[in-house]
Amino acid sequence: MKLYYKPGACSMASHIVLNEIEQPFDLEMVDTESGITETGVDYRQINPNGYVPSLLTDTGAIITENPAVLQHLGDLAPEANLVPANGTMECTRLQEMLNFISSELHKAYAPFFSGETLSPSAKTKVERGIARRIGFIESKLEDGRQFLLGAQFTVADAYAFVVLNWSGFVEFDLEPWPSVNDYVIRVSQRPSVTKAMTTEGLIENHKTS
Ligand SMILES: N[C@@H](CCC(=O)N[C@@H](CS)C(=O)NCC(=O)O)C(=O)O
Repeated sequence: MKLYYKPGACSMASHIVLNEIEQPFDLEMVDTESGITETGVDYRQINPNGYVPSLLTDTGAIITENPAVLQHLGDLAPEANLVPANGTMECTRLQEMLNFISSELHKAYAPFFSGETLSPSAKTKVERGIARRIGFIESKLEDGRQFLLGAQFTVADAYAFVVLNWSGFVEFDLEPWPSVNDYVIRVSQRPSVTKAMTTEGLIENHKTS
């Protein structure tokens, strides 16, 4: 398997899950601006949309879109319990959460990464949008559950963590949402997460072997 990724981008969710399932994989970094990968491949031949992640499977299939890549990786290792069994209500809840993260939470942060400088009023508007989405996550976590769907870490937690962790980079304070704040700290301490963050150059001094 090979994950096409960009350091710190949403593709890190798949990187975390690859670490969780403990199956061999390669990483290939993509410069999404030039559209060229680190080995000189035209990335549009891999994903015509030009964004990460893309997963090249061992059978030669290419999977794109975060929810699909994450579900696929979870399905590869049922024993890791990162996705509930297909056809169950728990699986539907996972899909509900993955789609919320992808289309609502992730996209709420997107204006910060557009390359444009936001005017003060535009920044306030973007921050209000993020706050609304984080408020929803807070409402899920405030019953004391450890992870988004309950006691079990799932692929949705890998994705939510990566997006919520961008808050530090865009100086958006999570402290008004204590359950979310604690959740981000909790997930950041998983070995699969520290390993992915170290490999992608976001944190230092972690043994990756
Ligand atoms: N709908 C896509 C969105 C992926 C996405 O937004 N990727 C960002 C990184 S977080 C990216 O590659 N941006 C560079 C670009 O769009 O050129 C998915 O869920 O996989």
